[in-house]
Amino acid sequence: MKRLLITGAAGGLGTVMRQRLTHLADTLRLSDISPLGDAAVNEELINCDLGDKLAVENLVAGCDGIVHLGGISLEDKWSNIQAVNIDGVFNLYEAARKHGQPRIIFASSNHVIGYHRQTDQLDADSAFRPDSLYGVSKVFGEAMATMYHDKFGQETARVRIGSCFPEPVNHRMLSTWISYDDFVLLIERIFMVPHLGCPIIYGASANTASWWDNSAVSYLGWQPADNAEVFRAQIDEKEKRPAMDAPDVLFQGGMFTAETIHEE
Ligand code: NAI
Ligand code: 15L
Repeated sequence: MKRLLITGAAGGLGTVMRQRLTHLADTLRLSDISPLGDAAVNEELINCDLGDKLAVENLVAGCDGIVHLGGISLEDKWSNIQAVNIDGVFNLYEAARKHGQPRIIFASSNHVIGYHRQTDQLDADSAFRPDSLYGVSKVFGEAMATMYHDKFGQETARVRIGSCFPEPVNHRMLSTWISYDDFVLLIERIFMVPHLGCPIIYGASANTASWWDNSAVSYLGWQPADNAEVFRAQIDEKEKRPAMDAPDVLFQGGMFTAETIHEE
């Protein structure tokens, strides 16, 4: 494609994807509210608050694909979440509608289903059980994506990312981890398939301890190659196993289920 927009490009995942997605487009348009450093030759840097509707329209204009990583990525007070993960998502979808409907990857989260037990096996039809205001905002984002798909044909991959970090660091992540390599492979497939639709995809590597079934999206041809299991011995050594009734052991969303509501 000619121009790929990555929002949240100054964040943890965005910084990695900035390096790893250069082959997908002639130009990467990188955006964040935080500083983005210096532009490489194939990069356009645009500081933009996702809550600013007009700025988001200008941001999306001329883009052929969007990896939407920008937003509040942890539990927070509602006003912060609302400004970015609610209003910001609406701004993004309106901008896409007005500018050629570029395919969108929406960075949803495992926290939309965080109150499911770790003994449950889930698939794309499993019920929402958000574990936080943050999780609720990602449910909203997924719903926004389906509405724009049903009404206008806007295609979105709703990727419920597990834990995308260099390596799993606790026992829960033996189930939720997705390697950077597997995330890149997924993004490649999402932009390559001729017909995407608006699927739910569990963003996890091929973990032996997985709780999630991606068979509904086999048409993507995504075959994650990594498996958190290779880190089990190292995690056993480093992390004392939490008590059997600890949130990190009971619920898929782990410690997010133990978060209280953040007061304004
Ligand atoms: P992060 O917090 O490191 O990055 C988010 C970026 O969004 C930050 O650079 C921040 O400055 C930017 N941002 C915040 N408010 C903004 C605003 N008003 N306007 C424009 N930009 C704004 O999060 P991370 O880990 O890189 O995650 C990226 C996305 O993936 C997030 O949407 C997160 O919810 C989602 N996700 C990440 C997971 C992971 O394991 N890293 C797991 C599940 C979901
Ligand atoms: C998320 O949604 C967060 O953005 C990320 O920082 C991790 O906490 C991840 O979930 C997780 O559940 O490990």
